[in-house]
Amino acid sequence: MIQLHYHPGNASMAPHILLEELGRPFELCLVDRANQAHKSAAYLRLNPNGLIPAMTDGELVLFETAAMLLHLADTHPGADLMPPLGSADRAHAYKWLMWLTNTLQPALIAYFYPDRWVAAGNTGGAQEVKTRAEARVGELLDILETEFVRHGAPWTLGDRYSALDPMTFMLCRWTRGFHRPARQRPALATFLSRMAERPALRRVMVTEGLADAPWY
Ligand SMILES: N[C@@H](CCC(=O)N[C@@H](CS)C(=O)NCC(=O)O)C(=O)O
Repeated sequence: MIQLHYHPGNASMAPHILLEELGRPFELCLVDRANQAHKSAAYLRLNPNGLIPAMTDGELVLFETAAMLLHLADTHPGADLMPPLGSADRAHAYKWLMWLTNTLQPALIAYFYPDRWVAAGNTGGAQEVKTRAEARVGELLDILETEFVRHGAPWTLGDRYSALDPMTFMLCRWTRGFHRPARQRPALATFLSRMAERPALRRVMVTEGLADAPWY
């Protein structure tokens, strides 16, 4: 059975949503961040980066959220979570998934862990990193908003719900405490509320104990 090593609201949320969408059995394993369990020897054998999530599927051990989403799409072809191999739509799917994971997510990580980019104790420098990261995320959300306006369709890739939508939701959700969160952009706001209506996402919010807090 697939096991997802998760922590509420962390990057594990995207594969968690997709697993719920697939409606297949899986096991959630809570990573105890308060006790640094993600830096333990046992966890580092799953994810040597010491980051959440990690996923196992039989003998297969995965780290990186986007890889998990693609693996779930590949192993459930009937769920139609990615456009056909070799198609232009597939290329666009790769483009946007890479953008989410390589461009938007690292800017968000810089916002949440600004102290890692300055010398220890440099609180002023860390604050500057945070401020600049928030501004950068804002520019990137504007690009995402422009894409939703351009295609005028419900989901990240257009008319089809795909493996990318949980990632888009999760990363937008992380901006909920920003001065100008994703939800303040009209097309993204519509997308986020559409996602929030999906039963799979509702189950995730309840299971992760986040149902009573703002969702995005
Ligand atoms: N690109 C990685 C990023 C994972 C990541 O940064 N996870 C965060 C939680 S959202 C984490 O484990 N942070 C703990 C730390 O950095 O020590 C992925 O998507 O799997």
